[in-house]
Amino acid sequence: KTISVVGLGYIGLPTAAVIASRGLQVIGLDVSEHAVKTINEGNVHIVEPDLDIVVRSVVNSGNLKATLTAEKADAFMVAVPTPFKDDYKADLSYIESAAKTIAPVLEKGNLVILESTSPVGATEEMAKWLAEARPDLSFPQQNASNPDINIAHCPERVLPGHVLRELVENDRVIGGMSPACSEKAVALYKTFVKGECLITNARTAEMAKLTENSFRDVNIAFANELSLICDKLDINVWELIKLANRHPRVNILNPGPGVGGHCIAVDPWFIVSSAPEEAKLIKQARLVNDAKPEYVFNQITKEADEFKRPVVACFGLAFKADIDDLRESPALDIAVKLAKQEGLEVLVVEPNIDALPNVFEGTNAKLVSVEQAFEEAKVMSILVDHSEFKNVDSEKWAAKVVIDSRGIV
Ligand code: SAJ
Repeated sequence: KTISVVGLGYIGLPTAAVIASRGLQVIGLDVSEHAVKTINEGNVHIVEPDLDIVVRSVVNSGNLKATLTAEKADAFMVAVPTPFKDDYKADLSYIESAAKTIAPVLEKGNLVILESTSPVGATEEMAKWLAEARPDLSFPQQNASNPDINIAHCPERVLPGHVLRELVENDRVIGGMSPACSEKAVALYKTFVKGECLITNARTAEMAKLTENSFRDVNIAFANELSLICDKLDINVWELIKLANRHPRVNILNPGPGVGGHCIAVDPWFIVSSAPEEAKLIKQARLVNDAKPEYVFNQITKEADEFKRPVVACFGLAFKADIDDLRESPALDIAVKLAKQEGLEVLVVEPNIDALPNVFEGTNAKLVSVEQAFEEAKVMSILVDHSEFKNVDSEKWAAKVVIDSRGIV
C-alpha cells in the first residue's frame, strides 16, 4: 500500500515517518522546495525530539520520499494548516489547494483523510472541492454506501514535543462521511496506532477536536485569571494552585504569559464563529488568555523603569517549553514589543533557534546565551519554561529582578 501525506509540517512529517517506519510506502507532498529537499537528504526542517532519527532511517530504507508534485497512492492524508482570518473564521484555502492538487491523481478505491483541525463542515467542503475537480468519480456525498472515493476526518491530537509517542499511543477519533469510509480509515490507522480508533461521523469528529482544545483553553484562562486576582490580592498564585490542587477533584492548570501555538489559541474561535450567540464562555476564555501578554509586558516595563539604562533579558521566545516553534507565541510578542520600546536594551535567550526572526528587524535586540544574559541584564523576564532555564541556580536568579511568568523560580 502507498500512502500520500499532503503537508510535511509539524503533523504531516512525523505521521509520514511513523507510517513509513511500519514498512508502508509513503510519499510526502509539500509546496516547500526547502522541506522536500531537506527530507530527501534524510534531514528534518522542524524540531521535534527523535524525529530526525526516524526520518533518516525511513528515507535511507526508501520507505519515505518527499515530492513537490502529486503522485498516485492508495490513501491521502491531508495535514495542512488551517489558520484563522481577520474575522476569526477558518481559512480553508490550504485545504482547498491540497484538494485541487491531489484531485487529478485520484483513482477509484482511494481514501482521502482530512487530518487538519477544521471547523464543523470542512470535511464536507473538501469532498465538494474534490467532486468538482473529478466529475468522473463518485464521492460519499453522492453515493454513501459505495463511493469511488472514501472520505473521513481524523483530527490529529498529538502534543508538540511528544509527537512520536502520542501518534502511536493516543486514541483516534475517526469520522467517516459514511460508515464505510470510517471502516476504511480505521484500517489505515490500525497500521500504526496502538490506541483505540473510535468511530463517529465527520462533523462530530471535527467538533471533538475543537472541543478538546477549547477545554484546555478555558482551563488555562481560569489559571490566568487567578494570576491577575492573586497579584491584586498579594498572593503567590503558584503556591495557591499547588494547595488548591491537593483537593481530590481540583486540577488547575498553570498561568503563563498567554496561550500560544497554532491550536489552542485558534481552534476555540472556530466554535465561536460557528455559534457566536451560544459560545459565550469559550469566547471569554480566549479574551482572558489573549490579554495576558499585555499584562506581562506591563509588569516588565514597570520593573525596567526603575533603572536608568535598563537591560532586559527575555528568557524564551517559543510558544512553550523545549520546542523551536515561534508561531502565535505570546513570548515572541512580548519580546518584540519590549525591543521596540524606547530606552530599553533587550537581550533574547532562546536556545532552540540560531538567529532572531525577522520581526525583530529594525530593533537592537540581540540573541544571547544564558550566561551572557546574566552578565549583562538587570531585569530578567521568564517567558518560557525551557529546561535550560530551569537548570539555572536559584542564587543566580535571586541576585536579579525577575518577572517569572511561568513560575519556574
Ligand atoms: N499553557 C499554559 N498553561 C498550561 C498549559 C499550557 O499557559 O497549563 C500554554 C502553553 O505554554 C502554550 C499553550 O498553552 O503557549 C498551548 O500549549 P499546550 O501544551 O497546552 O498545547 P499545544 O498547543 O502544544 O497542543 C495542543 C494539545 N491539545 C490538548 O492538550 C487538548 C494537543 O494534544 C493537540 O494535538 C494540539 O493542541 C493541536 O494540534 O491541536
